[in-house]
Amino acid sequence: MTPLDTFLSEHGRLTRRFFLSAGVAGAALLATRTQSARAGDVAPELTEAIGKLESFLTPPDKFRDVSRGKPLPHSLPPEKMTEVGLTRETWKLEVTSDTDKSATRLKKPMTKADGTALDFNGLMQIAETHAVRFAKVMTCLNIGCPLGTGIWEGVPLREIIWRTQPVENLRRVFYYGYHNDDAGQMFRSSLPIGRVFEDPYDLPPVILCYKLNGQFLSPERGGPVRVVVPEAYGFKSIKWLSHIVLTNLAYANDTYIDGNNDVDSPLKTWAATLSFPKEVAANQPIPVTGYAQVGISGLNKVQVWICQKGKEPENDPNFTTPTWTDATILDAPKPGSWGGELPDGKIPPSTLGFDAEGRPKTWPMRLSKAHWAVLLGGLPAGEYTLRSRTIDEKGQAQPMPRPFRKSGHAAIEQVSLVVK
Ligand SMILES: Nc1nc2c(c(=O)[nH]1)N[C@H]1C(S)=C(S)[C@@H](COP(=O)(O)O)O[C@H]1N2
Ligand SMILES: [Mo]
Repeated sequence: MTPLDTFLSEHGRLTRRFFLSAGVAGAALLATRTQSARAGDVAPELTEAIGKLESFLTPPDKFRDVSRGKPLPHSLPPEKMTEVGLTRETWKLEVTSDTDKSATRLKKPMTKADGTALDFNGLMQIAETHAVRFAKVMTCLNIGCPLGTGIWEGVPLREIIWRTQPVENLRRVFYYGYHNDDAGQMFRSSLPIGRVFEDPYDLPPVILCYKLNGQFLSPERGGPVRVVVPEAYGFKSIKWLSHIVLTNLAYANDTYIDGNNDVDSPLKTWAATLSFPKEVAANQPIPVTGYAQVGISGLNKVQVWICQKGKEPENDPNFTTPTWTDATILDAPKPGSWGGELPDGKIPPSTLGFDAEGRPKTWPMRLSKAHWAVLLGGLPAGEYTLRSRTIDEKGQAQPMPRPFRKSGHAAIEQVSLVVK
């Protein structure tokens, strides 16, 4: 067995134990150092909480929607959608360059005017040989909590850019989508061309996305075609894509700059709770579940710390001195139980990071999420604050290494709990 196999099979066993939760051995695994209740009594509570967890993949229509526009482009009547290119039959993409003297030189721009704009059939032809798929959590930099997790399928953006035959003076890609033909409503984003041409650190490519969880992209999710930038927060993944502009300008022109946001910040690693008892009897074990966003630095551990209200250590804003308790990161869903309304319940073939049977090659998977659970020992009556945090693969504890809010949520979550 390779070290990876050992790792995966151990995690498989761990998860099984959660669900079996009968034997003392299993329960001991769930117990924390402060565990006081008898093992047989407590494991089922955690089993129940784990059983109620959200599915790993989000059904496409259950994503939280933060789209801008008045009216929202996906709420337009069907005739209007057809007219403005928001259907697969009428969608067109223009790829041009900006116009000043030192502008990017393109031998073959794609424009509606001369009939060279890319249509959906053209995109599908490229997809026949170039389609890629990967799992990614879609998170709004401003909101923090993920909007949904999906398997996004598309064609690498570079495939389209190379077809325009750029020659020189190309430093960035600007792109935007349908915005009711009102400049004031335009939601735009940008990337350095290097990120589009080459995928650093084994990241998946930046794609023109047309499928989510194996189904054509709905208007709500940005269909017919949106950009998806694997490692980025949601604002880089422009919906209802209509225009790509290649430019020699060196600055980011993202709409999100206007909100004082750090528009070059890739996904961070951080944790939050999904379930815990707000009120619990004294000396009763406390089942806690949650999730972690797995950013570019990966996820090594999730930890929790329960502290009597107001008894936090002084001069320790990131709570680095208390002893935190390790939670168990749950194993990857078994084949067929990923949720998200996948066709036949199956991970689409050749999804990056998955093997031929649809099992993830590594776990937790970067750029997506993981669920975790822990059973905390009983406590005396009082008011408590429960906190959770991640430790990434480099050993960095949340909110480090990038603690500032405007580069994406990373603050340590605190929730209140009363023991009676
Ligand atoms: N055209 C367009 N694309 C857009 C937006 C928008 O308002 N208009 N919102 C962006 C933001 S801020 C986020 S967080 C994601 C949300 O993607 P979702 O609606 O699929 O969850 O879409 C991005 N793409
Ligand atoms: Mo966003």
